[in-house]
Amino acid sequence: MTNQPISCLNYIGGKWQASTNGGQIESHNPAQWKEIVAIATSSGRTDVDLAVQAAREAYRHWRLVPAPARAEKLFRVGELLQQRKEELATLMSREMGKPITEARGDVQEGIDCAFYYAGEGRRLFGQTMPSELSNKFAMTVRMPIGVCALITPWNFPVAIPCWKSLPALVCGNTIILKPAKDTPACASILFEIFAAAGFPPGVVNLLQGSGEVIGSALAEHPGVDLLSLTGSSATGAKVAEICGRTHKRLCLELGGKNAQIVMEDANLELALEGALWGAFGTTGQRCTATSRLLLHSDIKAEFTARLLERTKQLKIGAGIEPSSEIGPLVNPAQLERVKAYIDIARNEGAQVLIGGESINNKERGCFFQPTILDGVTPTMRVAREEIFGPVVVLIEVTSFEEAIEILNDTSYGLSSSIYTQDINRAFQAMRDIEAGITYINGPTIGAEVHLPFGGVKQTGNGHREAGNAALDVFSDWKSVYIDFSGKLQRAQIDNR
Ligand code: UN1
Repeated sequence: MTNQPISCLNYIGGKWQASTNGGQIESHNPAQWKEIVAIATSSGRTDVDLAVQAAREAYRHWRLVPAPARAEKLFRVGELLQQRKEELATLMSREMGKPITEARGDVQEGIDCAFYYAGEGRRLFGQTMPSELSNKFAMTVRMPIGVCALITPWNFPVAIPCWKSLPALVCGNTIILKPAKDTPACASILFEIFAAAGFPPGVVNLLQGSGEVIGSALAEHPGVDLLSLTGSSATGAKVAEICGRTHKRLCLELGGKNAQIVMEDANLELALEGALWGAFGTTGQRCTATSRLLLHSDIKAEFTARLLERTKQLKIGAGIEPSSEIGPLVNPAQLERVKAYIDIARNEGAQVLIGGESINNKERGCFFQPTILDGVTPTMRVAREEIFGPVVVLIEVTSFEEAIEILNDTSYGLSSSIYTQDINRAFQAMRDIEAGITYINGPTIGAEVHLPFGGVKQTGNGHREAGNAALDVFSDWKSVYIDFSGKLQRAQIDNR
């Protein structure tokens, strides 16, 4: 394969264009760092102004396009994503490292979103309700919000941009996407698809570059009405502070410290499969990744032995190789971060049962061994902080109650899981676990697009993405009263 770097431009007002300052950022193949996958233009504040201007202008007519007609463009996005699925998945594997089967899943999540929200174009239901007065009609309708700035991470370079963009668009908003600087090429292809789907100029805009500059410029900009961010808790806090000052709608999807409980009555083989997939899938680089295994004392020894055996057999390699089960971490900084956590774990007294080392190869790939830490107590940093790598900690529990207590003892609350055959415990867990997502007898990863996605506590700010819930982020309710009595009727007064 000849791998010429892909040139990635901004897409503003229906035109591909370089940033006004001429800056550039490279994206690399994390499996062989010397390979440059793309060279992206690096935007500054002037480009943010241009994108906001284009999006504001386009909003004036896009909000008036009937929702079923808006939805037809989304449907076309779904079809084009299907046509280019393999090409996008291959590029994604090269650009951020995930195994090709997972990359196909990422694109599929985008396709699912496109068709789901295309269907919404003929729903976007409001409600009618009776008025307390005679000859008066009452109903609710959804209104778009305006210009939405969407800041997305590198770990799901197609799925997350789709699950933010598409509900925003079907509701009648215009968008500015700021993709992660590690995955500009995936975003560029997605925008080729948006362009081909026929959105009018300015409805969809793409700003490539670094989040530090563009993120705060978008949060500060008076022409942006809503900001939706998936990223780290630190970035979330920074953006929230600016959006607070500028009175912007804000939807945050931040970190997780997700746990899987394995009770003594669990189907151990199933729990094992779940743990391996939840902890090491996408090299642990999912907000939903399993980073704590809470193991009942009766099964801990056997479960741990089997887990080690299976972890040893995992095939590590470039995502593009069909045999690879674990790809590299996304970049050298992430590799350093994960390494540092292993040192922290050792200093705190945890034992590395397997892994714990980066894998040095001559291609300078960012590979790190799948790692299992034992002897971990709930107060250790590795049991509390999001690592975002293939590292899982084992914590022993002696009862269901203790398991739930430890699972909930975290500042995050995204995903969670329990393996048990006991229906009563399953239902108690469903009720008592503090998280936005709970799986019974399934791993912590694998959310589907038609259900709400998001978390409690510091994982977010009370919003949910995906499913019907995303419509509540990207639209405002209006209550409408129609009085056909021909006279003034005073609520709470004239009917008493
Ligand atoms: C994320 O890691 O931010 O549930 C998203 C899952 C995927 C989405 C993860 N469908 O693991």
